[in-house]
Amino acid sequence: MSANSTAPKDAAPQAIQETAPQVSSPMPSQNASGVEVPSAPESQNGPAVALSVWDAVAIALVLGFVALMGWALARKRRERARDIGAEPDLPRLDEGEAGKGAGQIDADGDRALESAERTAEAATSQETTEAQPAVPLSKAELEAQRKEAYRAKKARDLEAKEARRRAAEARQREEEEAAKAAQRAIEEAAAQKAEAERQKIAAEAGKTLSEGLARTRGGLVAGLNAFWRKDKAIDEALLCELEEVLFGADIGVKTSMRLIEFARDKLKRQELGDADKLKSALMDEMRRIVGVRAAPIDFESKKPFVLMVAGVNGAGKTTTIGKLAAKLTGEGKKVVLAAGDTFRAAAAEQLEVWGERSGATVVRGKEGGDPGAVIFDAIKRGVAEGADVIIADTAGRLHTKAPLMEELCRVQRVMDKALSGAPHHILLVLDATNGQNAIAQAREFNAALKLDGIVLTKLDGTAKGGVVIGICDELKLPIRYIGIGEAVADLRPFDGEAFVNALFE
Ligand SMILES: Nc1nc2c(ncn2[C@@H]2O[C@H](COP(=O)(O)OP(=O)(O)OP(=O)(O)O)[C@@H](O)[C@H]2O)c(=O)[nH]1
Ligand SMILES: [Mg+2]
Repeated sequence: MSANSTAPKDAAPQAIQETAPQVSSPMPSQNASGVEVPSAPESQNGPAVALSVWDAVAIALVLGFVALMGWALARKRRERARDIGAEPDLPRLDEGEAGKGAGQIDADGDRALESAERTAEAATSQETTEAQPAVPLSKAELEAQRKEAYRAKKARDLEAKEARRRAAEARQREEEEAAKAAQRAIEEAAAQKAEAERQKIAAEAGKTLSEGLARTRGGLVAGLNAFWRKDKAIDEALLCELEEVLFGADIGVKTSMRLIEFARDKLKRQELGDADKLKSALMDEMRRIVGVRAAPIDFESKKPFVLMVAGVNGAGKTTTIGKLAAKLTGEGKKVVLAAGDTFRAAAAEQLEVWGERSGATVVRGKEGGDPGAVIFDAIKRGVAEGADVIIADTAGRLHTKAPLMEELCRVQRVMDKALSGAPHHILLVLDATNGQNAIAQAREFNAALKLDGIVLTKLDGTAKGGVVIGICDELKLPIRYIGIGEAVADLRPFDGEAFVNALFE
């Protein structure tokens, strides 16, 4: 029977309900007690998979959590692997990998750990020469071995570094030694050259006294000789003639008159029978005048012995100082020269040339500077360096210029401030070619400075050598040296008797 035919009229809505598509209501139905009960999903073609949105979110959360745990675990293993020396290219989880499943992450971590262990083992086997223990080493042991190997390598590195440092030091020492040796060689060569120069200077023969006095002989002595040849009676008229010859020889007025008085006295006492007697009497008197032999300068009486040199322009001060320095260094003395002539251009250079030739130290200042300051410095330096002799040059000056003479006195006082008692000796340099004017110079300088002695230069270049007799007679100052030429040997200690003999030989 068909349902349509048997179904009552009021059953029609029911049929419609049965044939109409079943639409699941998303809304929960209510049971008898009014509690909401979720409707069971139904489908004619199998179980229905209709999940709610909340279920999907919950499942996603759970999966996410599991993935996170896996990632964290893998990371921890990777760090452990790195700690024990795994290669830095261990797999890393980046954000893209974060989505890998936990199993994959675990596998990555294991690989990282294995790699780290392999690396540690390789390092250990490389560092240790001993055979590997048969028993596999624990991680702690491997770690200890690795540390030990690291320490050994570090020690070797340090040793190598130390060896390199020692080698560098040795190289530097060798270079310094070589430089010092080269410097010593240069200094020795310079010293040898200086010594050779000194010996050469000392060996320069210079003139004999007789040669040096040749011109004077041509003046004074030639005049006297001509006089002696006059076969005349020795009388007052002859003595007047003699006086003129003596004046002409620059012996000086006073000394000439004194000599004539001496001859007149002899004549009165009838001791001058002929010209020869007159000649020998005069020579004796001259020898007596110049022969007052002063003791030579004792350069060893003080240490340092300070000598001051003064004189008019061009008298020969600097040359005399140079010659003297050469003589003193030749005797083995340490000499300091003070370039106190700050006035004349190139005066210091001239002294420096002498310093080089003689091996003396030259202390100089600025051109136009204070001469006292330069000499002060030189004395201080000489004292500090243990010099034996300090010689101070000064600028040439006219003995008639009071301010210049006063400046010289000031320099003398400054020297005493630098070293109490200095200068120990003051020498006046006189140019013999100045003749009688030299006597006037000596008088003025002596009044200002209280001279200790005289150097008479250029006797080789003048006929006025008779001035020596005048100087000795009038000034009562010892002539310490005479200059008879340009060579060092031409500066000679003055010997009055030898001088007179050389004149009249
Ligand atoms: N022939 C000869 N010449 C000399 C002698 N002494 C010095 N001379 C020369 O005289 C000249 C002047 O000598 P210096 O030593 O410069 O004279 P100075 O007194 O220092 O001169 P200033 O510093 O200008 O006052 C130089 O050419 C020297 O060579 C000597 O005994 N004989
Ligand atoms: Mg000079």
